[in-house]
Amino acid sequence: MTTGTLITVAPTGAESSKADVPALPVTLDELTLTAKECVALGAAVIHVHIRDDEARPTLDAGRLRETVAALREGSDLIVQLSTGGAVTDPESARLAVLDAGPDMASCTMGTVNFGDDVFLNRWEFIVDLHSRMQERGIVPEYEIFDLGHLTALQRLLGKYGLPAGGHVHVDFVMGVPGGMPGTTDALVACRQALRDLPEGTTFSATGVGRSTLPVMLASLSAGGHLRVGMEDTITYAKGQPVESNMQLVARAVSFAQLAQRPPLTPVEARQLLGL
Ligand code: KMH
Ligand code: ZN
Repeated sequence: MTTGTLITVAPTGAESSKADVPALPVTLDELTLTAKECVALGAAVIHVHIRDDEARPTLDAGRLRETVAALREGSDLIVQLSTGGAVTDPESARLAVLDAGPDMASCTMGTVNFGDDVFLNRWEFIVDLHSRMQERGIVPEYEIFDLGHLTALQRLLGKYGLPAGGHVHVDFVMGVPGGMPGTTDALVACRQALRDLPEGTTFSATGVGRSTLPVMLASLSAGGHLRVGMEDTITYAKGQPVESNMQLVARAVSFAQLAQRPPLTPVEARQLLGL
């Protein structure tokens, strides 16, 4: 039975520049303030990419540890670090993200064209990430950019076992140029494919750019959860730049309430995700 809605905020990402998108949270202060305000509105998980002093994407180990500690202070918001990083990040640095000890980390289930770039996720790398998360009790969110990534996940779980906590949660990242489209048809195809994954597998979805709204509505009506934020969406409506991550979370909360699936609290979200 579908209950409330898990809302994840992905506030920063690695692709937009602060110069182009001044509202993007890039400093630790900006990020922690964003986290506090988003959790007050109804977000339960934060998907984190960090930036260096020049606002460039970084996987600096010390900065990641400091970020996890700061986000945990005074809130039970679930901290999910990105192991995807930027397309230029080497595998070793992406694996080392786990050393910062987050509650959750992303694990992308295959290679995908990513605009003009390639987001490389070799099978051996995926196995390494999955196994290290199992050993450390870090709960993965499996990132699905294309339908075949779910087949890869079925293979991964079959060969290497369930993740820490025993619950499987996936996130459909839709509308990336090179990945699956951000359409209701594609979302339904992915949801159907969940039948081949362990019973109780949950999904959230995010639509990049102009697929934001169609994907949000499709996910809510299909029993899924939501990821929103400036990592994926920098235009609120035609000709209207996003003012803040809080604006996107507030919209997601209002849609979830309309669907009579109100936001899960962080405590409820922890129960759902096996944390
Ligand atoms: N920045 C993208 C190349 C993740 O966070 O795990 C990868 C990404 C996925 O954002
Ligand atoms: Zn990300």
